[in-house]
Amino acid sequence: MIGDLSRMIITRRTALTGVMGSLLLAGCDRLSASPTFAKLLETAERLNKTGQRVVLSSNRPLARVYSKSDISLNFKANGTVRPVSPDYRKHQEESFANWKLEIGGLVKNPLSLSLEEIRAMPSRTQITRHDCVEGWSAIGEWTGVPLSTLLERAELMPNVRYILFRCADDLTNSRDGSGLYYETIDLVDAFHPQTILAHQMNGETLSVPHGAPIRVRIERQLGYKMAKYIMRIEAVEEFSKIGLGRGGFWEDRGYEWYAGI
Ligand SMILES: Nc1nc2c(c(=O)[nH]1)N[C@H]1C(S)=C(S)[C@@H](COP(=O)(O)O)O[C@H]1N2
Ligand SMILES: [Mo]
Repeated sequence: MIGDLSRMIITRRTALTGVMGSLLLAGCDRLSASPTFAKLLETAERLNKTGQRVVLSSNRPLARVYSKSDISLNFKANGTVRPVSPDYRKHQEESFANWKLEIGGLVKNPLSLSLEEIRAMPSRTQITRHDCVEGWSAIGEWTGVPLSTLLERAELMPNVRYILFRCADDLTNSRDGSGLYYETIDLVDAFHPQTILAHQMNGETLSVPHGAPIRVRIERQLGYKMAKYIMRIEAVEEFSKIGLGRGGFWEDRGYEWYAGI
């Protein structure tokens, strides 16, 4: 079984390398970081009646954390750095005082939370390295509410398989594509202890270039999974009818859905 597993992982790694370059290989050296292993966990989770417990106790290793002195002086802002939609601009002018984070979809208890309410919730702070598929990295300190806290409050229905982030920015103007930025992650990543909805970076209120008012940190994934300008979170069973159907803005344009490192 272990032999089969490592063979599958090696095959998968080889396949990924072609698509994403050496970045993935550099970091993908642990069993549990491998896409195959995550898929197995997911399957086990679906087969198991106490699925949530498997996700919660899956003990997925933490991403490496750094110290204050490692924080990059210059953390590049990438992709959208200033959403232009009238709705977003209005929220920005009001310092997001009237902005609400909606959490809905397949949940028993939909939530609508103000930034003030989110800031008042117990938070977690971590210093981690961000790796962009374009080949740059930067270390920053992030503070935010664990996504698991909010998902537990919202109470996922049993058929939920992915968490969807809908963002405020439309890359139509700057890129080839059409449509709003969005991303999906599986429940293993959603309930990972380092997955947080960050509202602070390096000890300060999250700036617009880095995703104000809220951006997600998923520390074992590449940068493009970490949606900025989050307006709405949905629990979904599948993503084939969202966007172009591949689970995210960049996935719709050819990137791998599983960008684990
Ligand atoms: N809404 C939104 N989220 C996004 C992007 C974007 O363009 N729009 N770019 C992604 C990419 S490719 C990266 S590397 C990171 C960049 O985050 P940063 O601007 O804080 O460096 O955000 C990701 N999340
Ligand atoms: Mo990126």
